[in-house]
This record gives sequence, C-alpha cells and structure tokens, in this order.
Amino acid sequence: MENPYQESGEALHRRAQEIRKKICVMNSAARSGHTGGDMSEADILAALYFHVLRYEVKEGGLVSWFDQFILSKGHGVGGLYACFAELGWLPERELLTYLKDDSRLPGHPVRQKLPNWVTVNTGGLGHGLPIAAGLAMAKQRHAASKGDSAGRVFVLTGDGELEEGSNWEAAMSAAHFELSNLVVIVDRNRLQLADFTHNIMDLEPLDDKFRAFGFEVHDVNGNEVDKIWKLIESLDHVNRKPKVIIANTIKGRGVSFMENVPAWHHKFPDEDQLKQALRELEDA
Ligand SMILES: Cc1ncc(C[n+]2csc(CCOP(=O)(O)OP(=O)(O)O)c2C)c(N)n1
Ligand SMILES: [Mg+2]
Repeated sequence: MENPYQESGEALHRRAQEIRKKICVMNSAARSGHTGGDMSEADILAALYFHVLRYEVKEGGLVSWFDQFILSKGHGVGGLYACFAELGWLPERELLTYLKDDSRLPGHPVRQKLPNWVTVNTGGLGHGLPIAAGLAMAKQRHAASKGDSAGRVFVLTGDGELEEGSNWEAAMSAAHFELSNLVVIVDRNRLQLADFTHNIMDLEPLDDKFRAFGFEVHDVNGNEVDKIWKLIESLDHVNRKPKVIIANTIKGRGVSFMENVPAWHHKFPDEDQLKQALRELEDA
C-alpha cells in the first residue's frame, strides 16, 4: 500500500499553508483553540498525510491504514481537523462547529466522534508514545506471524510534553523491544503552555537523551515539508532501533505576529488579525 498523494515541493507546501488558513478561520470562529501549536505542526501533518502515511480511502470515507498516526499533543487537534478538511474528509464548513456542543470536533481528538480517522483519544499529555509503542509492537508481531513487513507507527509529541515521565518509560521499552517501526516526531518549537521550555524544564541535550534510551536520532527543519518526508523515507527500519525525529519548528509559524510568542499557545485571531493572517499565508 502507498500514500495516495505523494505530493512534494510547492504543491505540498501549499497544502501546509491551506491547513494553516483553515486553522486560523476555525479558531477565530470558535474564539478558542491552540493556535500556536496547530501552526507549528502543519508542515509535519501535510508531509505525513500527503506524502508519507500509507493508507487507502474506501467508500464512505472509511480509511484502511497500513501505517498509523497518533497526535499525542492532542491540544493541537485544530491542525488535524484542518488537515482532514484539506484531505476532503471533513466538509470545510464543519470546521466552524469546532468546540460547539454536539460537534464532531471537540477540543482534543476523540475516536468515537471520528471513527477510524482518529487512531486513539489524546489530550492528557504523555499518553501517545506509550500507546504508539504498544501499537508498533502489535504490528510487528502480527506482520511476523504472516511473514509480512510491518506498518510504521508515527507519533507526534510536543516538546513540553516530553516532561511527562510516561514518555521515557515508553522510550525505554521501545528500545528494549526493538520497535524499529516506531517513529517519534517531536514538535520542537521550544515553547510550552506559558513560556520557553528552557525556562520551565530544560530538555537539552534532547538528542543525547533519546540516544541513551536506545533510539536512532535525527533532526530536521520541521517547517520544511520536503525535508520532512525525505528524512522519513531515508529511515532504515531493518536496524532494530526505534526512531526519533526532532523537528525544529516555530510555534505560530506562518503568521508574523504569532511566531515565537508564548501567548499564542491558546489565543485565537480576532477579525482584523484573521484578515492579516490569511493574507500572509496566501503570500508565503
Ligand atoms: C497531563 C497534562 N498536563 C497538562 C496539560 C495542559 N496542557 C495543554 S497543552 C500544554 C503545553 C504543551 O506544550 P507542548 O507539548 O510543547 O505543545 P506545543 O508547544 O506544541 O503546543 C499543557 C501543559 C495537559 N493537556 N495534559
Ligand atoms: Mg512546544
């Protein structure tokens, strides 16, 4: 099974920008949302859904997954909904129901609301990687029993999220169980809820920490779509090590007044800000 799009270059970059525009419209309408983290992850989501992940869309929007994705930083769900709309899975007008009563689009990903597009419910930070490790192990064992190659499991964590100890228990077991089909992507925007990570809980040297836990470690500019998918395609899944990609991103990426500003973690654009944001995203 292959990715049905395999887009690259300007086409893929435009996907990321369209995802960002949808995030701004959606969060502005909801007068809420985690805009900064939605925007930092947009290129990673575009690269995954429009180039990397292997899946097949069946009738009625049902998706058969060979690879799987977990958004562990569940508060960044605005990016995921916008991506689903860009894929044509969600009608664009439905984004305007984000956070409303009875909407299919609550503030964190809920599988019961969007069956089979959302792999697992997240939002409480620190749960995605442990679940992804279990899923990667299940995929490996299932594939081995049939003599097939295993699908990959991608999990996107926040960098602040790595302060949760559960991640490191999962990392330790991922190496022990040789989960070479597990790919952790860290949205390394260097900001967490209210401040820079180095002021709250310094993560550095993050690459050495993962290496010490038995991971194969890579880093990339996480706001450059082609660099992301090219790196993922170059990964060697035969070497028995779980992988981590430290994706260096900018929180609020793409809109001048949001970039690197801690307050945009949980701010939404007002009417004038929305107009400016859409202009900037269209032009870049
Ligand atoms: C266990 C837990 N504690 C606290 C929160 C509240 N919370 C939501 S987002 C966030 C900051 C996350 O920062 P980071 O992981 O760096 O995400 P990003 O910068 O990508 O938005 C916090 C503390 C939570 N969702 N779960
Ligand atoms: Mg962060």
